[in-house]
Amino acid sequence: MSIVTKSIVNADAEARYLSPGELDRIKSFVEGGEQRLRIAQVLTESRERIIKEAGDKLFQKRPDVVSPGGNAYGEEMTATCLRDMDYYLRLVTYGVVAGDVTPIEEIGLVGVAEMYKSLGTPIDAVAQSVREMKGVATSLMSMEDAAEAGSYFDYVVGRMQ
Ligand SMILES: CCC1=C(C)/C(=C/C2=NC(=C\c3[nH]c(/C=C4\NC(=O)[C@H](C)[C@H]4CC)c(C)c3CCC(=O)O)/C(CCC(=O)O)=C2C)NC1=O
Repeated sequence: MSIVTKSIVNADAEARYLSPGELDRIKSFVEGGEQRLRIAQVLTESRERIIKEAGDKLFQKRPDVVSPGGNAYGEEMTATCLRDMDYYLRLVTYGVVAGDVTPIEEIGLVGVAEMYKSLGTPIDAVAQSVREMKGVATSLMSMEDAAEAGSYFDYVVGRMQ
């Protein structure tokens, strides 16, 4: 939920007007809107490149995952791994647009440790893939946009530790 929806739901639950604090937070959300949309556009337009380059880096650093016995070994499993990276990049764009990590959390992080454990997927390597995507993605942006975008990738990585 964006800060706008959240504030309205909270205020209406108490049948009150939006408070000065809520209006201030909505103001900064609106002021940051252009930047957030610009970042989401870069991530969306460059998604294939981000995933490809980050995947290459991941498999260089973690050859074990694509070696015999590795969780992403074989064409099909490697493709599933890259698909998971695509999922997390997509969720990051949702977070960036909403200015809120809740959509990332609810869609992709609740129960994530248990899920990867049951799949035999090393979650530290998934976290590494998100770090690599951050590196590639932020290299395509200004420093200011990179800092904003980076915080959403960092959130995902932090939840996988
Ligand atoms: C949008 C929310 C969402 C997420 C996050 C998600 C993840 C997800 N990843 C899965 C599998 C998988 N995920 C991976 C990923 C990897 N293996 C590695 O060693 C690498 C470190 C890593 C890539 C970075 C692999 C290889 C599988 C297949 C495992 C198997 O079938 O044995 C599965 C099991 C079902 C399937 O194969 O589709 C789920 C549910 N599904 C969702 O709907």
